[in-house]
Amino acid sequence: MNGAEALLKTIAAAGIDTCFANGGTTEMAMILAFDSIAGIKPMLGLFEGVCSGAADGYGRLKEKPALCLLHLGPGLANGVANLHNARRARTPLLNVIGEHASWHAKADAPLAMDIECLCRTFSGWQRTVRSVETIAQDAADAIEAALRGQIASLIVPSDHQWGEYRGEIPRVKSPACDPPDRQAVASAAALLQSAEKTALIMNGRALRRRGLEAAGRIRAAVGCDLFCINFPAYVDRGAGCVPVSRVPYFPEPAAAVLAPYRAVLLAGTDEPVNFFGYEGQWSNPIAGEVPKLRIDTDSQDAAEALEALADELGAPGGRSLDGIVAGYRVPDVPSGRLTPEKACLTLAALQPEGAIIMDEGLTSSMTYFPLGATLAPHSYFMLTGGAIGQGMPSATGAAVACPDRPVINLQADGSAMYTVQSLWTQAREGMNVTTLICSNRSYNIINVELQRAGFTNPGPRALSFTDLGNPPIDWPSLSRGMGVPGAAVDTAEDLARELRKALAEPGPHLIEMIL
Ligand SMILES: Cc1ncc(C[n+]2csc(CCOP(=O)(O)OP(=O)(O)O)c2C)c(N)n1
Ligand SMILES: [Mg+2]
Repeated sequence: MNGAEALLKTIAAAGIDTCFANGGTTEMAMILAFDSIAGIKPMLGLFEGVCSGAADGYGRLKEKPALCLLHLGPGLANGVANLHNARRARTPLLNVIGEHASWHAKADAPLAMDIECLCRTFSGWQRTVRSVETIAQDAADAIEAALRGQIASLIVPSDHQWGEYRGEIPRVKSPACDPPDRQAVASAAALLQSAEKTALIMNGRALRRRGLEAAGRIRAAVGCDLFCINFPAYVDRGAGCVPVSRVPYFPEPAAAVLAPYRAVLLAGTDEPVNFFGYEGQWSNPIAGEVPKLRIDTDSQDAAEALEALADELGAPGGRSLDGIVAGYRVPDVPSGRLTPEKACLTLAALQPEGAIIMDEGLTSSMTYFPLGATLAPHSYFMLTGGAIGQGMPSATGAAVACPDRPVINLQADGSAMYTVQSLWTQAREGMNVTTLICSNRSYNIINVELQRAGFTNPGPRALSFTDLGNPPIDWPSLSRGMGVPGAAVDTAEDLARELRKALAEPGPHLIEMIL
């Protein structure tokens, strides 16, 4: 067995079943090893941002890592934006990067780059394999690190992949979370009982069913209001779930929504941060003097911490949650010319139970999230790190993680063009992904930001930085060119018809919503 086979055997033995890859010569031994090592399905992405974004989507839905296999520094660099998003989401992700043969490093060959330096920007754990003898244990250590909810990057020189491996295949230990901190839980209970009006702001496992239920118990006991941060990694939503409001995107509405609270409790997240530092403004939407307390750390399980807090408060579950969990209410399909609001309403009206909604709709999907609270139960996830081009790849990864569930990607047009190659992977694998392109033919958010900054009349050159209308992107043709049936609609009725059709037929579809 060579080093590459030992590496893959270790990964397969740890239960990792999917590899999103774009390899080259330095990964040749690993690519060949896929033929002899069963258990890991390789999926080709035609750009590294597709691979890293897909591994993020897979990890968020499955709460276990996929393997992302990339080629040297340049391949990794192409994947970094979505690795950054995955880091922000605290996605478990195993990132393996092929490297030149160790003896070739000093020659400074054309593709050579400082891979370790790149990895430092997004990895929670990283290592370069130094010998074929350690390759399997290095992989096992990487997987254990990834299982802690972070990116583990393993850089593997090609000579160690080809070398003969004589050792055992190590077993990977599943790391346990630290238990909740009794002291933090008691302080949180005291804060909730003493302050008049409190907000509980959440991310991470706090926003999965178990965490939300504990948050609902806490709300039932002390009446605090429940929020998620503006860019939650994943939220369980719909009727029967405990609903949360989202902290708004822009600093002024975020500050206004949070102003009434005399104390803020945090679970699975630190204090919310404004997306940008605007001149003359502040970095955080919550005033400095308001007491803030985080009940967990990154090495604890936020849901467990919330359960401990609910127990500390003597908060019962069961019927006490009746008035707190969301009821079932679905809007009607609207009619007439499509607007962003009507597009969101149409999706809300038609999305099936169990749907996975990937939201990178940016300015077009702003009205979607509140609608989700009362729909049939579903999964919601979105762009976490602000590096656009995440939606299509991570919808692809989600479809691999949950092949029996429909994935709907509410997708802004400008962001879509960063990683549009995802459609080809969706077609190749026959994935049940429906992409709804929010075709406003602009980088609209930048126009909004210009207006907010007081530039109400930008000149034609400034506007040329944000206009996507000349030429307009022909989405149905682009989609069909990669093997995904495509249609364009400009009324709510036509959108409803095409969406019903897309959801009823197996395989991927794309609908351009001309807004
Ligand atoms: C990787 C990356 N490049 C550039 C940007 C800057 N940026 C933020 S939003 C945006 C355009 C978004 O346009 P679109 O996806 O069409 O959404 P819309 O604003 O029209 O709703 C750009 C270029 C970014 N956030 N991330
Ligand atoms: Mg746009």
